[in-house]
Amino acid sequence: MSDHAQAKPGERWKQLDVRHHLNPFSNYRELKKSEGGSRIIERAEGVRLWDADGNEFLDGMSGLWCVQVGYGRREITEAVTRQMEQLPYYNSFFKTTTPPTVELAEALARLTRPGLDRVFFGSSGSESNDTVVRLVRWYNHVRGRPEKNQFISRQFGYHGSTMTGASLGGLAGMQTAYGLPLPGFHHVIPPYSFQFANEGESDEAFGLRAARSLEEKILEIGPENVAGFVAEPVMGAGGVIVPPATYWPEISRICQEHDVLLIADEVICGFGRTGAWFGYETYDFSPDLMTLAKGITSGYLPLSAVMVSEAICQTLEEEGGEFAHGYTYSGHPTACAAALANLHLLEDGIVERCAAEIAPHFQRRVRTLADHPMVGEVRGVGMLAGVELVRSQESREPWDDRGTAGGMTRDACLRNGVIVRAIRDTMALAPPLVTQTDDIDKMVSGLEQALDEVHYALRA
Ligand code: PXG
Repeated sequence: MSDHAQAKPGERWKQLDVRHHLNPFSNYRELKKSEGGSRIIERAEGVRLWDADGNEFLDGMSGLWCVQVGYGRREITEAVTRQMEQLPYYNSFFKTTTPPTVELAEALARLTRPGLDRVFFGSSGSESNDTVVRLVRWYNHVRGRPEKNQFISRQFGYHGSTMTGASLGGLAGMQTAYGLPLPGFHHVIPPYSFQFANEGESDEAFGLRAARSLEEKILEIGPENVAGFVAEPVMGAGGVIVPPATYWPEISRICQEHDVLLIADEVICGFGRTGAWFGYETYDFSPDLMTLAKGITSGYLPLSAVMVSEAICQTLEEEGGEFAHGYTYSGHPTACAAALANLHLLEDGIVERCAAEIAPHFQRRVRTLADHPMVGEVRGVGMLAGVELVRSQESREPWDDRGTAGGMTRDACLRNGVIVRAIRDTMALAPPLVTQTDDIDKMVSGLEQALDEVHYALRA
């Protein structure tokens, strides 16, 4: 028998991963060098994961901010099986569609604000943000405003990895080497007071200033050229950036005043994550379009959606010809069946109970970390939290070597059996909406213990 065949299955998968798999957002040289290779996650139940080496983890990140209802939900797997047996796939092109597709469209129209009654489906958040740009450009073309085609979004925003998603995004590492952003994409400052507020500037004053950077940009480009502003209600992958209370009302005013469409990227915030069904409810604004993905199926199958306002649809209906856009898997019946079963669970008390009991407990518990000498700020809302690490708590000085303390803390958490995300030096937590309070306590204690270990290691 060859060495290859004798290896334990976990070892074999790690070898195959290094040899044949290009993992997303990975440094391939480091991956090859790293001791033990990738973690092979093999099994999950509830809020727990097991790797092929037999280690157990509490999933403090809901996969990638998406597994709202936890793992192993029979209601979803059975609905998917039934749909697979009846009609695994058919498309929604050329005046055709399938029952789960339209049932889901109706459910989304019911759950979102009145006036957001039409849905365009895709398979990922990136695809949905691409759809927004194409649909809004088409809309402005149809109504005789083809020059109104520029988009504004924010530094530190994350809107996906396609060329459009990465152009809307505001992460330099995703743009510089790739010839991005594409022409017609502009960025303003995020409502990130910890890093962007001036000395002595109140949160309220900073929130207004951050919002007004949008107005300045609109005036610089010319309102007649600006189609839309795309933003996450709370910024997720950019570092769990929670806006000051003054931010969203001012953004709404600016978009209305300059006839700029307000587009909420609810890919992370949607489906209960912020303690309401959608982030726009938590911050009380009224988007013209919104993108949804992740929690729409709790990650069980790939699916995304763009909700489009009636006003836009009316113009497309009356004045537009064919909207030449769509994906093979737009409205995929099996993915839609997974979403319907997932929404049923969320509506059957999960979102409500999370908002009333679990999220408040999570926010209280995670805020106890604010006293730790490594912590500069704890911020969060609903089932989202960011713990920003600093070199000095008194001066709130960041680490010179950005990301090192964060990476060390993430690795120490993993050794303690808790999965969190390190975004530069912010530790991100986004547990499943069904996490029980004792598991929340374990996640936060695991992070606290990791902070103690890293604090000691960095002082030594
Ligand atoms: N919008 C937002 C707000 C997102 O968070 C996307 C769009 C793109 O979705 P797709 O399905 O195309 O990936 C996202 C995705 C991370 C991480 O490390 C975050 C995302 C994806 C992968 C990793 O925090 N968010």
